[in-house]
Amino acid sequence: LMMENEVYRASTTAPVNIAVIKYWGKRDAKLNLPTNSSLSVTLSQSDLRTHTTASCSRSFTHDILILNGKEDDVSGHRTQSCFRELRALRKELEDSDSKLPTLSQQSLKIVSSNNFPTAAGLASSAAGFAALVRAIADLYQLPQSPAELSKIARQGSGSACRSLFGGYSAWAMGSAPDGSDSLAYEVAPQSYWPDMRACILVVSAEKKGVSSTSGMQLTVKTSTLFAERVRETVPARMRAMEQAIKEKDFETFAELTMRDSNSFHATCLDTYPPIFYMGDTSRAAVRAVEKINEAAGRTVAAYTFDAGPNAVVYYQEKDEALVAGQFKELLAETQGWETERGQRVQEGGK
Ligand code: 2P0
Repeated sequence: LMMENEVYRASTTAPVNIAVIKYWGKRDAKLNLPTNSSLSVTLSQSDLRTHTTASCSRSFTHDILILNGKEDDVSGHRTQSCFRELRALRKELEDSDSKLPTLSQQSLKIVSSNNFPTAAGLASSAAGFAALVRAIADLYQLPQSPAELSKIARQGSGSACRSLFGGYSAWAMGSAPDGSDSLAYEVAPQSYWPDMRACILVVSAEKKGVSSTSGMQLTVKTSTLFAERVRETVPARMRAMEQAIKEKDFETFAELTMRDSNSFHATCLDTYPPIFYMGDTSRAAVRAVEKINEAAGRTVAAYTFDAGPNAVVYYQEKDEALVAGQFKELLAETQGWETERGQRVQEGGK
């Protein structure tokens, strides 16, 4: 019996990820193929997530996307690529089993919201596209693995492919022109290194001046430093970082994280005209981390900055008093800084 107005529905969440080896540069802008591999950390204690419900029905007349309560455009090529690829996979299933409802022919309704305030100044496209792809894959009951689905999320936003996994996740740049080997894989689950913590220092909730997409394309085009970064620096660091995570070697993890953030921002400065994501307050955070590490006599904290001025600081729970406490003191003197704690933005793991 055909139920004309039946609504099929699936809900899921995906986490924000923060790269410790940065993605910056595309070799193919349409397929979102990167110029280098990257690696990120997702800590579920922080619980920065996008919640998404995907539904479809014969009664829906067109695809619709509602982001944080507001209708959003679905016509962009990123969203369209994700819809098209997921529908094609559903169609394969339907072709192999005529009893399945033809969901691939129905319009989609995607309702998505972030559980973190915009004030966190965090890019939400990674969690957003990862949740969108996961929700539709669940709705369609697709058998594909997270790694396979990460190739679709990648076309929504490059960094989104890493959010298909929790914990330590890498994005292999791949070499195939069609992107078939440019996908995410799990380096280690979060539980492998349960002591790891991150705190986010919010300096500005303002939208960044230069978008990542256009910023990285300008860097690829104009920076001479960038060529060395993708040819030598990052490949060596990817290997070292995976090893550091396997050995739970925080000092090495921390040094690589800070060096790679510095290297990424150096290529931004070497872009012509230059791109400034870090500001005076960001640099104050760098010095604060250096002071903390000096005072401890070992590396207990690592900073990293994305395409904006806010810092993410990694540390181990056993060193929390040395790091989080010190930060409050040091940064209280620095105008403009605010340490977000608790459920809202920051995580302390408890
Ligand atoms: C990263 N960022 O690895 C790096 C570090 C920002 C700095 O991925 O054009 O929003 O959608 O593929 O993924 C930001 O770039 O760019 C980013 P698109 P995306 O997390």
